[in-house]
Order: sequence, then C-alpha cells, then structure tokens
Amino acid sequence: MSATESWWLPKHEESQQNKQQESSSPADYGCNKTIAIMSNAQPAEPVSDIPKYLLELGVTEECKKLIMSLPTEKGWVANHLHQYQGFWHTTRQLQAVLACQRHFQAQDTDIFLITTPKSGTTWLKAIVFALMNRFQYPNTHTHHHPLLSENPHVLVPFLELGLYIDGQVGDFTTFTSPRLFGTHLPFVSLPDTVKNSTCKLVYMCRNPKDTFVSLWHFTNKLRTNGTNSLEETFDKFTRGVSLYGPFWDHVLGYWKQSLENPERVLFLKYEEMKEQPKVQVLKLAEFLGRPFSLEEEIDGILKLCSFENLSNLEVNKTGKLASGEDYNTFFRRGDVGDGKNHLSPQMIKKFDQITQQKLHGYGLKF
Ligand code: PAP
Repeated sequence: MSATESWWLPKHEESQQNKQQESSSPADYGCNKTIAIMSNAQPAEPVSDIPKYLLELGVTEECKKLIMSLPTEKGWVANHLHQYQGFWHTTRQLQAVLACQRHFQAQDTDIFLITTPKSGTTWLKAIVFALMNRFQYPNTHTHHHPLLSENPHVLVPFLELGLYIDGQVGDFTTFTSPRLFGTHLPFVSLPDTVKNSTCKLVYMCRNPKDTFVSLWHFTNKLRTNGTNSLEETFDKFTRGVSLYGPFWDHVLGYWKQSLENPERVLFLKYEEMKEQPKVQVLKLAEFLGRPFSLEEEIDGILKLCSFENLSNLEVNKTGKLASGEDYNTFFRRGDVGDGKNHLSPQMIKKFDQITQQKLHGYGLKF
C-alpha cells in the first residue's frame, strides 16, 4: 500500500486529501513561524474550513502502525479517536503528540499553560501573555497592545496542536525568552524534556459539567454535517472518550503534580478566577516570578482579558486560526454554571457521582 493511500478514510475525505495534495504549500503557525516539514511525513496543507487536528490526512506510516495497536472509537467531529497513554486523540493530533514528544527541547525558563479543552485556555493565555509582557506593553488600553489586534492562541501557540501538527520539527528561533506555550497534553504525555526541566506549568481546570457543555457547543460548530446529540456526547464524555479525555484523569494528573511540586506546577480553577480574579492573578504573577507592585496593573490586565473585551474585538469577531478555527468559536458565554442549563437531573447526578468517585480522597472538589 502506498504511503499516500488512506486506508481508514471514508470516501469524502479521500477526495479532499487528493485535492490537497495537488496544492502543497508551507504552512505558518502560531507566532507566524514557518515550519520545516519532517522528511518522513507527508506534506499536509491548510484546509479552509476544518481544523487540521480533525483531519486524517498526511499521517506517517509509523503513526498508522501505532494506531493499529491502539483502542479506537468514533470521534465527536473527526472520524476517529485513538487512546494513547490512557488519553484520547484524533489521528493527526496523535501524530503531533508523537512528534513533539520526540523533538521538543524544553528550556528551563519555558512556561506551559495547560488545560483540558474548554477549561478557559483562551482566557489563561491572554492573562499570562499580558502579565509576562507588561513591561514591554504597559498600556493595556492603547491600540499598541498585541492582545487588541491578535488572538491569544496566536500570541501563545499550542505546542502539539499548532507547532507540531504536521509531525514536523518546529522552528522556535523567533521566540523570546521566557517562551510561552499552550498545550492540552496530559501530564503523562508531556515530552520528557519538559518533565526533566525546571520549566513552570500553569494548569487551569473547570468544572466538568460546564466543560462538557462548552465542548459540546464547540464541536457542534465545527461539524459540517449536523449536530451531535447531547445524549450521545454525554455518554462518550462520561466514559472518558473525548478530546484529551478522560477529563477526570487529566485533571487529577496535574492536581497530584501540583501537590508534589508546588514550585513547578500551579493549579488554578476557572470558577475561582471568575470569583476572585485579582487574588488568582496575584498568585499567578508570584508563581511566575513577576509579582505586581501596583494594583492598577492587575486591573488593566483583567479588563483587557475580560470576556466582554476580547469577544468584542474586531480581530476575534472576524479572524481565523491558521489551523482552521474561527476565533469567535472560542467565545460563547464565559459563564459559570451554564452546564445546568443543558443537562438533565440524571446527567447532573451522573456527573457528580463520577467526580466524587474519581476525585474522592485527593482533596479536589468541583
Ligand atoms: P480551547 O481549550 O479550545 O482553547 P477555551 O478557551 O478553553 O478553548 O474554551 C472556550 C470557553 O472559554 C468558552 O466557554 P463557554 O462555552 O462556556 O462560553 C468561552 O466562552 C470561554 N472564554 C473565552 N474567553 C474567555 C474570557 N476572556 N473569560 C472567560 N471565559 C472565556
């Protein structure tokens, strides 16, 4: 079988793959860095309306072989999810995980912003970018601030989903130190160089009901052929079969690390950030070694990074990531407790039971 044949793809994706292979071009990601494609990876090109990590194109023979040995289930949007090191990934995303595990070289000064999808990633990226760059960009209200003209996912790129999505060796030469990265990787799957360095990990989690409902809305926006029923995705999510799931194992992995290595891992909750933003941002700044001396600075950053401000910026209303997602899909309501507006009493009961079972005994509550 040839390297370009997609043996597991349904017909519509095969024809899309053929179309893409006719028009190959290098891709730009994250902070506009050009990526060098790894020699053993097939060229993979940007697709106009589907995020790259949802495609099953341009996968190496090595990755295909691995996939054949992994548990596989039908995905929420992508055709397949594969369970690797205990967590579920789409096909292209899995290849990216393998590439960054193999090639990424951490620096001790790196900062990783880590979440499960829909736990407040965009917000955390904005806050930490503004906090770390506040001497360079002290005026959060002037149009010179990068967050007013660029989406947080561009300013703080995703490691596996952005920089390594083509299974390539990333070009990090234009990053300034300390480098900021986002990732959804579970602790077990972080590259060894990250685990063995002294770089800082900031983890933000969100209560599972709101995370699930946010993910359900988000994935339905990405689907081109109808929506997933709440019941079907609820069943998958509660069985752990969701992007980077099981949710509870992801959260627990970093919770344990934050208890064992508090100087390296800071554990934050979306709900606490909403309730006491100043307290949480002060904690974050101390942890990152950039404490505040002026309260006004925190006020400016919180205003700049608020849901109201970011979601109403022209760039976030109209722009699109190089990987395919419209920026506006990252802004929906930004509330605490929306899960309850969508879930039945039985669903809520099941969520609470699983949370109790999984997290009981570890001192972590939602
Ligand atoms: P990602 O993990 O795919 O990058 P992420 O940013 O975590 O996405 O998820 C988006 C959620 O964060 C949305 O939640 P909702 O669906 O419940 O509304 C989005 O509204 C919310 N969000 C985005 N920006 C902010 C912000 N500045 N403040 C608070 N919540 C935000």
